[in-house]
Amino acid sequence: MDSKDDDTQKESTELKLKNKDRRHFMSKTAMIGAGAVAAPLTAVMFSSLAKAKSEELDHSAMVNPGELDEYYGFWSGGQSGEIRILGVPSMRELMRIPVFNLDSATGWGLTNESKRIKGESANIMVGDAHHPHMSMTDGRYNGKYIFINDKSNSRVARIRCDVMKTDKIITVPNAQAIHGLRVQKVPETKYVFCNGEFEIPMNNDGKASLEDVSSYRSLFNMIYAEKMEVAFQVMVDGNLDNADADFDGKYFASTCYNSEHGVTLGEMITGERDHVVVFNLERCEAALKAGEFTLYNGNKIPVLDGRKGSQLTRYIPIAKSPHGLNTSPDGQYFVANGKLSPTVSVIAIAKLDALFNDKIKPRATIVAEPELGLGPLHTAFDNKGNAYTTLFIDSQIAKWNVADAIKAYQGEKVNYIRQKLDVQYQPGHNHTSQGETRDVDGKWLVCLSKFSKDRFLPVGPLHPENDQLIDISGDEMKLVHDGPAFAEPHDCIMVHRSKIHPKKIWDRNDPIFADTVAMAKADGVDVMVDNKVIRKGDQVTVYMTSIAPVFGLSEFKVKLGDTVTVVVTNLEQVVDVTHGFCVTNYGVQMEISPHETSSITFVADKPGVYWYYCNWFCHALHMEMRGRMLVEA
Ligand code: K7E
Ligand code: CUA
Repeated sequence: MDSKDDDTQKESTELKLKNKDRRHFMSKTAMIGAGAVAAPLTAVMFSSLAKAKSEELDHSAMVNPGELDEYYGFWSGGQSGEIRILGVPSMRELMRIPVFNLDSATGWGLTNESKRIKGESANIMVGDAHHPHMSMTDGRYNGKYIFINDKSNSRVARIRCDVMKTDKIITVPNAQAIHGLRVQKVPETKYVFCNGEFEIPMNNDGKASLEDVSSYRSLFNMIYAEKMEVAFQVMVDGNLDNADADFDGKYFASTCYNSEHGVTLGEMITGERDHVVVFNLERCEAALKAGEFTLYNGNKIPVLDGRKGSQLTRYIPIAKSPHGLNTSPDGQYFVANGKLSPTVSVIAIAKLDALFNDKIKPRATIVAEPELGLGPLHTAFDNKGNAYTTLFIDSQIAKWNVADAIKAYQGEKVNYIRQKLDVQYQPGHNHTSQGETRDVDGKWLVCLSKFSKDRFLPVGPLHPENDQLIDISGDEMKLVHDGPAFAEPHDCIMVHRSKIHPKKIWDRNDPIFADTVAMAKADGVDVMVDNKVIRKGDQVTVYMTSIAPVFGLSEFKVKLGDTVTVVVTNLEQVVDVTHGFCVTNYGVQMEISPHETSSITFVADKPGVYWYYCNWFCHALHMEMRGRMLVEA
């Protein structure tokens, strides 16, 4: 052995020792105080900071210029509050869909159409989006809607996939911090369900004791997917985190931490065990029918009692502070990811009937508990019986075989780990192509790494995240692409392009701007034809058309203090010719795509001449596409 090998040998021994120490930390977490745990954990996370070798690209993932990707990827935009559409495998960003955020490019959050959709939360311009999931029919994506949560303002939004725009946003009452969100898979997405993560007093009206933690509750929320109204809520013990549904239309499961009802970090991690809570849909609907619910906070949403001992739920004890919950696409298992424990817990869905009929104990539903590594957060699946679990602290993805993990749990000597792949760095969610549906195809795995550290040119103290594309079609996982991403893709899905059929131009009857068109009609205006200014007292409505390179009105006059609504209709039938409407120095800006009508309302609070112009490049004479707003003092 030459000296270099010697060094390598030494290094790997050191690494092993270090690993042993690290494992020690983790096994003790339940016993040590929170402060003592948190600091070493941070240190351990960064112990792998040494620059990883750059990788040779496998060009099989390459999508040539002009070629279309095979999958649509829908990425959550995290704190940016939006959704992004990526092409997979190229990882090219195709579009952004503003959802909970204010968007300068499209005027989302400013236009009257978007304000109507945002409803009671129209004045909130921030969001924390985590979990985008598409509606399904018979366990397969149906291309209709994407749903996503806003943790920071307890909202759920729906995106219409025919136009790729948000069309409904609701605030979930009685709950705070909507986090885990999924859809009913079978027979179809009648319900979208989501977790209110933080526990709050029931009622949260400031009248009862605010300090009495025993009155705090966290709720599981069932929302009608079509109506976008809360159907009912289920009160639980502990804090619900992530959830998923079965492929039978019977059960929903959610990880649940903080069974201690703690309000500080220390208090939240003192117990040895937390739970997976399983919800029985049939029993919930029966309880609802029988009127077995309570109303809170003066609203009309029925709240069922699913706390420990309830017939609506079962609590399956697992290692404490679990995180992700994922259903295997063969419909057989719920997999709960350990986070603080190096294990994941595999629950056999076929045993849940017996559990609900009290024929077996909760732990008897667990058929495997493979040890995978440090910090398991989320699990994805291929079509060959393998699972892929992100290891946050180890910065790895563990590929493991579910059937072998079950054998090992029964005492057989089998190695269920197939491969561990280093990822860069600290992965959160991962997702396989169509991996949450019956159409799982085992082609691609995306790993959403929370840290990029040294992977890209430095851009200041705030770093991008790193979305990595991994080819899982062969026996070995192969990293094929790094993609820096802005704050913060928590989760994504990949949908085969055959499932989605977006419109090329707007349908004139689209409900998104139907109210605006109706308002025009009441004013005697046909927005496709007329260019008119209508005054009612100090309320002025300006109707104008746009067709490259002119607006239908080259000027309009208002008085200082008027409330002005500008309604622009884009008459273009040519695909991709989007116009903008922008009033200089007024903070007024919006997009109008072919055959769309958009409107925006503002107060004419500055006298003088203000040019309005088209801010989406549309024509050789785009710069000349403008007019004057004359504000009389
Ligand atoms: Cu970031 Cu799904 Cu909100 Cu895990 S969650 S990482
Ligand atoms: Cu119209 Cu630029």
